[in-house]
Amino acid sequence: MLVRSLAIVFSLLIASAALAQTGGQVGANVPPFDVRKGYKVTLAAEGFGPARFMVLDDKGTLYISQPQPGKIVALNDKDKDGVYETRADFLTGYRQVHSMYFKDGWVYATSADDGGCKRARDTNGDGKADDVEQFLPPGSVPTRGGHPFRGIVLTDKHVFISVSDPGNLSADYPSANKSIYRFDVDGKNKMQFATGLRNTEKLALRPGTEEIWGLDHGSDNFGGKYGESKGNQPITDLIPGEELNMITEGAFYGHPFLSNNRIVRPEFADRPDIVELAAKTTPPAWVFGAHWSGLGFTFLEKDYFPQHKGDLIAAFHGSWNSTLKVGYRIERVLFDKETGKPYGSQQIVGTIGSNPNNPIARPVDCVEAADGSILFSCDRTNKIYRISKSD
Ligand SMILES: [Ca+2]
Ligand SMILES: [Ca+2]
Ligand SMILES: [Ca+2]
Repeated sequence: MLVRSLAIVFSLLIASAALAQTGGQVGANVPPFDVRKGYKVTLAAEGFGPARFMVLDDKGTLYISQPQPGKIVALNDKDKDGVYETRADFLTGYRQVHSMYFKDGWVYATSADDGGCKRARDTNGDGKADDVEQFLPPGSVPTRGGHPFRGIVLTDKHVFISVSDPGNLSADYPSANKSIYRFDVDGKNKMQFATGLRNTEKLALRPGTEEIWGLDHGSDNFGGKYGESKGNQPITDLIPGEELNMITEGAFYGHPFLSNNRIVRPEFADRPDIVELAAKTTPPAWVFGAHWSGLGFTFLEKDYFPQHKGDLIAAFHGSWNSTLKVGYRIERVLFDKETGKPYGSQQIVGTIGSNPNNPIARPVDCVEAADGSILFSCDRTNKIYRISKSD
């Protein structure tokens, strides 16, 4: 079973690598990324401070969260040339602010510190929020731990917030962590909507639907029980895969007991309920390479890139728990237009560079800009890059 599963994961990696190709373009002041043919990467913004998660509002203002010092900056591309040249401190003094969502004029933001959610808006056009509310009170969801960032998404009726595993794998079950919580938009009727997730830092609705999707960042040291140590870990290097999950009410996604398509984690193989847990597990909609460290992603709603509408673009921060450095990339996930399910994925930008021990860039998040181009943030260079069609 394990050998067969390894083979499946390995074949997925081979398929992905075979699709990758160079031939794309890199603009001025952009490092030598490996850009897929048909795409071009240019510099969209720099000099604004740390770059983590992003959200765009309906006017094209780009918001970037900065957990340290606890700030959201607002950037604008007034002349629409793809370079964001104006900036303002939209929200300050919100410690560990991270994931954001835009809806109906408000920027909603969670923080690793307060376990609640604030919302803010700029009513006079100076880029600074002058209307700030505590949308969900502090302590609404568990805080801190090793993976403290909380994804957020809203529908007309509900708000959903993700809570990660505070460690590599915590065995408590049922658990108040490792979940998606749902609240009514008035903050009432809190419920545990889905469970068994390790670290889903961003949530998004698939365009035209109320389907909630999340990219789950898998655990480390899978082969530890068999004596693997870093530098020689044929099991851990390939398992567990990073998961793209469609989040549905009541679903259990396996963590920490199973990963990928119901691969049992060795630490839990002897649990008397392991078969029951496997049966209960909803497998991921798509699996990426192990340790790629999936963080942010966006669906594409516009027609700018041919054939891309409805696809998903994901940012992978890159590995530490892998003998060979992997991840460090922007990946396109192709969605079937009829079924609304993923059927393939391909790298469009590789950011590792020529020295794997010193990657050029570590992508964190990506968003679709107003013109349909893709922006991705990097917290190594603290810059925003823009992916457009090549000339
Ligand atoms: Ca500009
Ligand atoms: Ca203002
Ligand atoms: Ca899973």
